[in-house]
Amino acid sequence: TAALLVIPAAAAPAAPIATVEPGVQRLLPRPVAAVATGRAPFTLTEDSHIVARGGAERVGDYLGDLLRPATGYRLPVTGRSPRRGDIVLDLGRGKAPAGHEAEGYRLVTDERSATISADTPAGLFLGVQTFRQLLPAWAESRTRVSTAWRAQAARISDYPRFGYRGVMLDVARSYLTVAEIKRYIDSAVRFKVNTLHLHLTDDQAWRIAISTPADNPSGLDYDALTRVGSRGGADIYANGTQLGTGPATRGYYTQRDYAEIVAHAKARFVTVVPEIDGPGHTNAALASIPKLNPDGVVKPMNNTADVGYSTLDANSPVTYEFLRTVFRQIAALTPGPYLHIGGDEALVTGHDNYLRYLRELLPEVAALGKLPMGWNEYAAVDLPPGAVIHFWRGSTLADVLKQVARGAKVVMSPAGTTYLDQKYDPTSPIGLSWACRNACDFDRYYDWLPVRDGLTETDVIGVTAPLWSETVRGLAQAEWLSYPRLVSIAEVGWTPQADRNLADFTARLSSLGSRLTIAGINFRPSPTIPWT
Ligand code: TNX
Repeated sequence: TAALLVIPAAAAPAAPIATVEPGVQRLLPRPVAAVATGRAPFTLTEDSHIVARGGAERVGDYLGDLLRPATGYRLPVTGRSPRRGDIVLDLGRGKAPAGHEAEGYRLVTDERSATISADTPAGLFLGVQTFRQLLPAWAESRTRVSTAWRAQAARISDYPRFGYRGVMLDVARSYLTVAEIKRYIDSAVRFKVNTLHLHLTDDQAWRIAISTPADNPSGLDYDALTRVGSRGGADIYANGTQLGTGPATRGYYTQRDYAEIVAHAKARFVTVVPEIDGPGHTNAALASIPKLNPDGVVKPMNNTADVGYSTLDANSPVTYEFLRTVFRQIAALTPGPYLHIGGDEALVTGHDNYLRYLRELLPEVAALGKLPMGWNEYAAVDLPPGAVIHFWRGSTLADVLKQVARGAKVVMSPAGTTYLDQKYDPTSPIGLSWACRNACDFDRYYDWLPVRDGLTETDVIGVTAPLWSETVRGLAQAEWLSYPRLVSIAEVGWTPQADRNLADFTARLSSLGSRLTIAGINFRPSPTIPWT
């Protein structure tokens, strides 16, 4: 039977909603350079246009759509010369801060106009997220609000510390609908997250449809991955009692669904990194396709939260035939550079078999024109330059440093300070607590160094906050575990280390409550913050 835990919506803020004036002192993440100029503020009116220059129309349309529900304004995207009250999106060479062309932007607001300039559409888009936060929190309303749409007069010059600023959704343990994933993306981009890692397969379930190829020497039934393998998900427990699995744990993405997620992400300058985990974490595949098992017999589906009991057979050619088919189709759905091959917790594979698995798989990834990404255990083999080691715990540090010296890069997800699936404290009704105990709020997830352990600033390409989902059901719960902690990780990824300060961050975070509430994003109002 399905017994779902219901997380209450965010508590009403202690102070009346949206009374706090937004401004450069409140931006999340903190920009590199931002000053209030003291001029008269910018005011958006029903006569304002979005002036798009240099090919900025697509970002212009996005901004118009963003502002329409709350303002009710039409805000046409045009090429007219700017008039008072227009928003100007200025795309062109040399517009971003020098050396930061990929994602840097400038934003100037005053009584005449709001001008966002950048070298790339991605930079403009990031500037738009900043501009949004200068408007009253009511701008996030999904129904019309009558208020003055003023933005403080300011000059901002901004760019990211890291190019990879990620969040990971574990849709294997608990399914999220396409609509839920899109909404999750829409929320995360407010904080300049630019990468969505999707953990698509695990012991409990396989979530992505793979079509049977014409070239199928072993006659594998790929349809079984969804017909059988998608009909699982992690059982849910409360205080040691199994409450059930629940309908939210069943489901899969057709390739068309998946392409829709990728397109939605791409339109928001978010790169999707798909993960097909192996050789461990593969029970759902072994339960679907008999020939993946040495004895030719399918395993039973298993919805427990156990880890480390399953493995693909590293010595069987069928394994690699299967992986070639799967990765070829996943690569065709992936415009981004990375294919995540998992590689974690292969506890029953045996070390030699583990190495063999990776040595067979990595050339396949290269042949598809992609760079591999894997959990840090996979640093046990020599990796190609540009391969990414996804660091979650320190057990293989020597291997990691050796591969980094050969040209591998690192994305940091140290479990104790980035795992969104950990309880905030022992009173959290959902979440695990193996990686972080007792005090696991925004402050702990903020106050850590992503570059350390002998790594340099250029070895590390970014950070990711993984939301493992054994205990999570549906978007509201995903949001509750994510906010505010994902904002901490987003600032770790964006803001220069020297400008990061917990007290300053906490002060800026306090005015986010009303913004999230108005936007309809669930969050946990941390008891230590005077939410306004
Ligand atoms: C460890 S982190 C795992 C996942 C679990 C998670 C739960 C990692 C690479 N593996 O399989 O879901 O802990 O917190």
